[in-house]
Amino acid sequence: MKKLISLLLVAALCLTLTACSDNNSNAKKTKNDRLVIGFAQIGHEAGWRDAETADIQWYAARRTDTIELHFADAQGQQENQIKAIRGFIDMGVDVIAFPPLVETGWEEVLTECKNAGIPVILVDRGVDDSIDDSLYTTMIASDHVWAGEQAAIVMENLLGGSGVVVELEGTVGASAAVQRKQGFDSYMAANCPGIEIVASESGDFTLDMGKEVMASLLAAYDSIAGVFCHNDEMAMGAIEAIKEAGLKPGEDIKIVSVDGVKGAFEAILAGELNCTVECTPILAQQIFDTAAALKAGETVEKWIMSDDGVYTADKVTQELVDNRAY
Ligand code: GZL
Repeated sequence: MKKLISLLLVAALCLTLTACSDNNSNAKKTKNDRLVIGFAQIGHEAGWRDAETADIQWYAARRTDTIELHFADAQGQQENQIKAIRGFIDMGVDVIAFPPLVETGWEEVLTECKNAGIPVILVDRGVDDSIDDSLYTTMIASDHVWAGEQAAIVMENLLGGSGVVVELEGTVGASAAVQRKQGFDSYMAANCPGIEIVASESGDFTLDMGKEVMASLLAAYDSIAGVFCHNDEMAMGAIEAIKEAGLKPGEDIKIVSVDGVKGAFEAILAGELNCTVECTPILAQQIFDTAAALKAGETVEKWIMSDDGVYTADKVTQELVDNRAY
């Protein structure tokens, strides 16, 4: 009997050890099989940015069996993004993704990513053309030049082809600001001799700075007919400044902006904003699908461009606003 019990105990011990090693090997296999991705976010300058962050974190949180997301918040500082990227390299992640705060200053850290064999996905913003584009694998972003051109076409129609316009630019050196300005200013120069851009200043993509800059421009120029804001956040600030100056936003001064956040649609319904050119922040699925493809050794397009719309008042309904994801 004793011999039988000993045999049973040895058998049970073997089974347990086998199960543990299987579990460990399964755990190792599952962990190795998961896409391990590092995302170095810019910060919280606009509601648009928070919508992008929420989409990415929500998407990954619902797929922890296949995605291991390491998320860093750079608090608006490029050096913090670079530090986070270096941390991801040390971690040995499969892919690194980030929106470059500004177009320049990335060569060194992107070279470190390349030397580590870690593909890089640029998200929603790009880097300067002078940077060797072999240092990143792809960019997932809207066409910011197109957005500026669309804003100019709408402004031209709103003003009937003539009037004084001011421009509230985004973060100095950010590709979204540089390219929206390029699109808007180039279209105006080529097609609207009657429209004069008398001032163009950075509001850093934030509501407070947008309000401050708009207030200063209203004090400096008494005949502003239109304002182009590089994002909806600054447009909300401009609306406040225009009201505080005793004028009617959307009527006395036409306002065109970019992003397509819910607040902008609500302002259009209220008649205080005339147009928002969409720049979707809902990029998580494209980011993670692209990262998984890169981990699997597949090749991808150099620029995965978002499909965005132009929302003038005639296209905005309460139903559309209610159904907006962000
Ligand atoms: C655009 C993105 C911009 C948004 C702003 O892709 O980089 O950054 O337009 C945000 O709202 O600050």
